[in-house]
Amino acid sequence: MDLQQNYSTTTLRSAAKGGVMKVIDLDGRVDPTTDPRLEVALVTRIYREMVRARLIDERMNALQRQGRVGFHVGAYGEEASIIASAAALRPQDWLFSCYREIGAAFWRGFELQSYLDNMFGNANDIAEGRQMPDHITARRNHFAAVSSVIGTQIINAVGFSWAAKIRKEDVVTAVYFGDGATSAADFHSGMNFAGVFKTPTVFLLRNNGWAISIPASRQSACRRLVDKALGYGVPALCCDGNDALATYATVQRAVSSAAEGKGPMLVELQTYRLGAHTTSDDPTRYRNESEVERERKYDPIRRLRLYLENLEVWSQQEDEKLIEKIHAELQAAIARAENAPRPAVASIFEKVYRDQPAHLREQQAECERGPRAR
Ligand SMILES: Cc1ncc(C[n+]2csc(CCOP(=O)(O)OP(=O)(O)O)c2C)c(N)n1
Ligand SMILES: [Mg+2]
Repeated sequence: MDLQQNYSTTTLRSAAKGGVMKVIDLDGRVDPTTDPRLEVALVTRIYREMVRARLIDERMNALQRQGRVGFHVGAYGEEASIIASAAALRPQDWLFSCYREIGAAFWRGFELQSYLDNMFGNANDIAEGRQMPDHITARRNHFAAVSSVIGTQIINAVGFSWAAKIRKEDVVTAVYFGDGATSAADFHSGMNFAGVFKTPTVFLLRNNGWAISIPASRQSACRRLVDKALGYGVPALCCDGNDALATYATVQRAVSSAAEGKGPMLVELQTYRLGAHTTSDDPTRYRNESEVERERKYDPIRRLRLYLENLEVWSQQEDEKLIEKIHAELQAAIARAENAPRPAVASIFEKVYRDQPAHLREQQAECERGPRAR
């Protein structure tokens, strides 16, 4: 197989300038040659979820600063790359993520209350407080439990999609990871395996320009991160990840190809992390504020709103109504999560093994006599 040939014909080069698929410009106008002509109802739903993700982020950052939750990972500026890509999957498909793609779980129906129960680590939390905040478990939404160990979800997703292939199930598995993760061993193992076994996997490389304090330019000697796919015989596409329409169209193309049995594809979603890495980070120590200022004009929410306004299907009043509704929903869910009881201390000992070993029984008894039980 001529990989170079394979690569260049499978990028959207012909339709996209510089190999990067784009549809909406900064004023919300579409390029008719690349416009996927999505239904207004779908685009409006994507827009609503993007706004919701941003408001949830703002609120979680505030709760963390108030000492009410321990930690938060935001996706400020990356909402289109996360939500429009999730929107391109079919209901039966599965998603594996890192820690920054909770918006994709919300798209798939993960409830805000379950999210807040995780954020507060209360007794109603599915993992009963065992996970970090933002590390959700949403199996019924076909969204695998979040692990923040960089790259592990890639091999998990490839194994999962290999199983689907063996069982002849019509399921595509998509996996999100960052630019930094492309340097992790698991990325290379996963890509290699997917390439050889032609698994129905869609690799969603969310390139937000930074891996904590390491810029993407220092992450790899590759000219473009999509070039890494070439070495594994995995076709690659690249799109403007701050353009919801381009993201949707590109990811949908990769999902259809995998569903048709053509094997894996990698999509690089070019976006930018406008916020801090997490609430534990201070980017002013390593990143020039002028870079962030420059990137702000590519804000994916603003661009999609302008697009909808140009179509005259969205207005300032609708925006205000939406924001008010999300605030009310958040208010109620936060109050419920914050007032819920904490997980029982006994659960630490009782929910580890099916049959509790003697040493844990002993430790549980000791703990229950001690001050922590109260
Ligand atoms: C195996 C491993 N090494 C290091 C870390 C610490 N760490 C957490 S996030 C991160 C950067 C990841 O960057 P990227 O993959 O670009 O994702 P982003 O955070 O930008 O979304 C690192 C090094 C980790 N979680 N796991
Ligand atoms: Mg990154």
